[in-house]
Amino acid sequence: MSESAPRADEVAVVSGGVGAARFLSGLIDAVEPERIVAVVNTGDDTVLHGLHISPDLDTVTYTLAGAIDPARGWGLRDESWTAMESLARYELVRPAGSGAAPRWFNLGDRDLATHFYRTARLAEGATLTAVTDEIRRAWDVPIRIVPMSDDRCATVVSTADEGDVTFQDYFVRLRHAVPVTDVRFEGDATLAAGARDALDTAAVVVIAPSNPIVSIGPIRALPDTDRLLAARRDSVVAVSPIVGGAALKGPADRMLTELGHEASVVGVARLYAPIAAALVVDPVDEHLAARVEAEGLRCIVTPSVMTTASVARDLAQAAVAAASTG
Ligand code: FO1
Repeated sequence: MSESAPRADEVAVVSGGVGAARFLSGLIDAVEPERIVAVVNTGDDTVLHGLHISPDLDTVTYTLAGAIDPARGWGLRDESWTAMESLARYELVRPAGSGAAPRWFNLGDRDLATHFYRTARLAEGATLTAVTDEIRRAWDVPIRIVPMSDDRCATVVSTADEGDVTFQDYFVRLRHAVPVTDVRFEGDATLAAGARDALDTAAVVVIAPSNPIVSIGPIRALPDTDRLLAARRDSVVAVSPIVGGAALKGPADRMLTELGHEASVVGVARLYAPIAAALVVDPVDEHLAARVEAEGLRCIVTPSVMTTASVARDLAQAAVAAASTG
């Protein structure tokens, strides 16, 4: 049982970026939004142009606000890039070794407002938790969104060709096209109070279909996360981000293989066995259900490729039901 009395009907969703955001959109159609709290990865956070950027927090917020760019899955729709284009002038005079005016990480003009606001509020001493709540209220997002931590924590990706790089260097600048030899999480961050509370007392915890290594991994790497989830494992369910041995978006399948895991629902089950009692898999992986159950998790088979809002809603409904009967 959890350390505190469970919140009767709260659903906490351990979230990364795009896959989690799509899942949360479905969950909002399945349960009352006020019951939902998203605990979001901040290991992708980076400072560029002096601005604190929280990609997964923004992807979740923008998606649930209906403002996300649907093709990219990040940033805002109907965006312009004037500020970024204007930086080109300064690249011509930038001294060698200067990191000023980077243009490999595309920040849209409207998106910049979010980074201006977050950076200024943090500089005033506000916590990332407080600022994230202000931003989601500014976008009229009906669920609570909490960062996994209010402390700086950085995902470091060790690559064969480029050594240790930040997550955004790996994912964007290198287009995740280099083999990964290790992933670690730097800093002595702890769970933010709101995140700890959600993981401990929500009636149900869902691990969203996000990258198990670099989206869910940073949250699990925080002290207490795995202990809190293991203590209430029967009401924790995970949704596989791997379908038919492949990631639906991003490098999750390659990273799993490169780091010695099986890029399949069985590999995902093995990773989540200590903290989740059930794994939701797509029918294309039904033939692996027995192997998932051999890892100690119930296997729930339901369409997991969220091509439409109704699939996302049904997937969310199935996940919550699986965790509720735990
Ligand atoms: N992803 C890219 O592939 N290219 C980009 O230029 C890029 C810019 C960017 C700006 C703001 C933001 O919130 C996200 C952005 N992303 C970009 C996506 C980001 O790297 C990923 O969303 C996460 O870090 C992984 O989920």
